[in-house]
Amino acid sequence: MIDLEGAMAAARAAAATARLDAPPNPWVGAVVLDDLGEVLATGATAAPGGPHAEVAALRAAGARARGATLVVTLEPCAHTGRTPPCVEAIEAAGVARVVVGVTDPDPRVAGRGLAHLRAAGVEVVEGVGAPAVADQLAAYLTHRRTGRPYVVGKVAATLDGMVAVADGTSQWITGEAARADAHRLRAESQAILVGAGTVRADDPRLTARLGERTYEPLRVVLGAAPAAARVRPCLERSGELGPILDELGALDVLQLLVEGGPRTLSAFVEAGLVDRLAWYVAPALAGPAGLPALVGLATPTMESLRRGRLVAVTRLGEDVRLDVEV
Ligand code: AOF
Ligand code: ZN
Repeated sequence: MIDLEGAMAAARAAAATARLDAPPNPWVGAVVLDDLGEVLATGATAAPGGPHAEVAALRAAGARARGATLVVTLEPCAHTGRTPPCVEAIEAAGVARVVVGVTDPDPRVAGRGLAHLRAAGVEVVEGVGAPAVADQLAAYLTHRRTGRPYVVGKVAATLDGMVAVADGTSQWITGEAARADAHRLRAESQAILVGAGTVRADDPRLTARLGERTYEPLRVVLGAAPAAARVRPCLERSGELGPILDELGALDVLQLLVEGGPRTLSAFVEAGLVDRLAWYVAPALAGPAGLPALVGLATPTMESLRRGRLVAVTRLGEDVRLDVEV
């Protein structure tokens, strides 16, 4: 038997399995609970065009869904998109109670899902486990609220904040586990942006190699990429960053990974356009002749210190990943 918070954690675990294949749709998880709080079935969002999490869970529960509680990370949809409205499937299944993590800011839903359920006599409980769900769905929620991608800045630095040593080389500051994790971060992103300097220096492939599968997020180069770079095909953009984010948002990029180098990442940080830093730290020292992770941030006084919010600490082999909202 689990309580509603525990059931929402199970729904989040189901949602995590949909993280790579659901975009540009949200990665949602759902569980069906019986009267005693036993999990009867779980479901997660299929790739676009496939069933939403609620429908997957209800199908798995079958007739046992009648009178049951459906726990779902995101407000069920009330519109006909690529699939019929989930609220109708919930009603038809005879679900007695729906427990929701966060409401859906998508203008086609935006409260209509919950209103429809209440009007149909289904009990609705909102906001269960909301902070953790909002964190899991941050990229989706940001995209639907602002039209822009959620921007993650990635850094792999030494303990003294350097991303390359004096001779300019940076392979490999962090170990295998951290690098594998960074590939996962790439796969979760629909676009990866690097500065033209990074293309010149490292010519990164910017693909995500995860086990058998290779993900190829849209590649974006800030500035003029050298003609010979392997990084093509890519979007080359320069100028104001805001309009670049608008353009990427319109291309259904929910999450943009800014991979460097230091000037590019600093430009995003200074413009206040980074939502989260994924900061890998290796227990190594490069010395002051190295290349600092960030350049050009003017913080002459304690008042100007850029203080973020630590949201996660993950040990990856000998390295650590710090997730910081800035
Ligand atoms: C999903 N999976 O589990 C939930 C979604 O065009 P469609 O039919 O694919 O619908 C996409 C919208 O449906 C999406 O933006 C969101 O507002 C809503 N909910 N979508 O793909 C799900 N619950
Ligand atoms: Zn739906």
